[in-house]
Amino acid sequence: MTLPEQVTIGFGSNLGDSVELCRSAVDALRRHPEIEILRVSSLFRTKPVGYEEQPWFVNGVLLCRTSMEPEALLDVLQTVENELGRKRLHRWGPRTIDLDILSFGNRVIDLPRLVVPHPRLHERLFVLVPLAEIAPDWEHPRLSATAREMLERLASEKESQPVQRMGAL
Ligand code: A4P
Ligand code: MG
Repeated sequence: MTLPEQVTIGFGSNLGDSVELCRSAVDALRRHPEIEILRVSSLFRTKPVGYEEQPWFVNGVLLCRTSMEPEALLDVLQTVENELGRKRLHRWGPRTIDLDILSFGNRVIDLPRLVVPHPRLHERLFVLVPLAEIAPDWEHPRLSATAREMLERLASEKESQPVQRMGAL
């Protein structure tokens, strides 16, 4: 058994009742005996990044503590995605719920099925806005920048990546 580490998880949905799906995903993680949820960000309505011909997303980020190993946590997230009816239509396309490990302590992981920190988090306001709300001082181990600093660096994207605060989960 390893010492617990602080982990951030991003969640997003743009199919079905997205707010309810985000709530169900967070509740499912809250019920897991090896996950302790410490903080949950506000929910945000966000314009799709990447493939744009799809509905806007609801996005948020949570901070938790776990003594699970990263791949075991990924298994848990994928089980929750499947239970909530996630169908993989195509990459970056619409989904009922997407759960991504954004950070795992200060670890750098490069496995075929798991890359941490999430390789695109520093380019995405739909991640950085909620992340900076709950963990502004978390430092990216590859980029040596905090969440707050990465958010400031993306200020020029505010028009092209709208992120609208909806309220608490
Ligand atoms: N995988 C690798 N690293 C991770 C990680 N850190 N956390 C692997 C979770 N999974 C990770 O993911 C594909 C594979 O990534 C998994 O099998 C896992 O082993 P997926 O969830 O099946 O597919 P995906 O999410 O469509 O692909 P991907 O590459 O994760 O997409 P992204 O980069 O997450 O982008 N716009 C807005 N506004 N809001 C969004 O939430 N999301 C995406 C998805 C695009 N545009 C968006 C949003
Ligand atoms: Mg994903």
